[in-house]
Amino acid sequence: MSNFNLVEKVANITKEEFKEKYLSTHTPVIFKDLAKNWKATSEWTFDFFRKNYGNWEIPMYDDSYHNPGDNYMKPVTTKKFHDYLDIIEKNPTNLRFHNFQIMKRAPELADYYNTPTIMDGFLKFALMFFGGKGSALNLHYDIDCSHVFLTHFQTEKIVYLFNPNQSRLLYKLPFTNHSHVNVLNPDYHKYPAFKYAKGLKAVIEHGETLFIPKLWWHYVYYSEGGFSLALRANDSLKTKAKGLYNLVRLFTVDTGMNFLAGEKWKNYKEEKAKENANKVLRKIYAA
Ligand SMILES: O=C(O)CCC(=O)C(=O)O
Ligand SMILES: [Fe+2]
Repeated sequence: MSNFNLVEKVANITKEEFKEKYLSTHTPVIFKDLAKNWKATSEWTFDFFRKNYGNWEIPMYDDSYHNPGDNYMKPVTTKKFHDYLDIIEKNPTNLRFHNFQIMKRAPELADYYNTPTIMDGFLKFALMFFGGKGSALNLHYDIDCSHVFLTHFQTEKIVYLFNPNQSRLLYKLPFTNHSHVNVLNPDYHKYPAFKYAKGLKAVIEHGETLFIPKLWWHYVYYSEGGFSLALRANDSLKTKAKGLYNLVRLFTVDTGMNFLAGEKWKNYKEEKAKENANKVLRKIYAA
């Protein structure tokens, strides 16, 4: 599968237009100007983070994030933030610093952006993600069920997106929110149904904001070293509750079983994902 339709870019749209065209239809879109007047857009540089937070010891993640075993979804090492920023500003690396919680760790950073008014229901919760050129975050969807507004800074990055109705073709692993398909270099021998998946490609440049509708799959590829801010919104209390339920249920079952059964649990999940994909494949072949 290599044909991705490009995600549309818009500017100057009203809350009503957004609701009608994108929010209510769960269609990804890129805002060229949502972050136009934020201080972050002009002031958040590699230097800014080096100067203000360079001494932090930060957890580092790589592509082994979803591998089973003792390190499942855990950092592979730590680094001084200034050393890491030096690397990603100039060189490729597969190391990422992710889920950096602004409100917990540096609440003053919240003064650098405004809560968007493009829809209601924005949460105070904000995350930042840093990655080096060539790094990627595995295919997953956010189990908290919120809509995500991902603003990128300094460079460009590419996000591959899939509608939740494609989950079986993506070999969604049961009890998790992720898939082991490498979107950019898929193993079709192992994942033949992925050929039939239809995705979208979003290229986000400095100051642009990608709207990821709730439960949409995303594979994030850092075509350049850079960083992003993710703001989240929930359209109802019901989805908020469902998100919380998902977090607790999926997380405790999956990490608990990984702890108890490691490789066996991984194989079980992969087998189930394959059965589900084969069901869809049989329908496709029969048509
Ligand atoms: O930008 C990234 O590195 C990851 C973003 C992401 O997965 C999210 O905001 O949910
Ligand atoms: Fe995500």
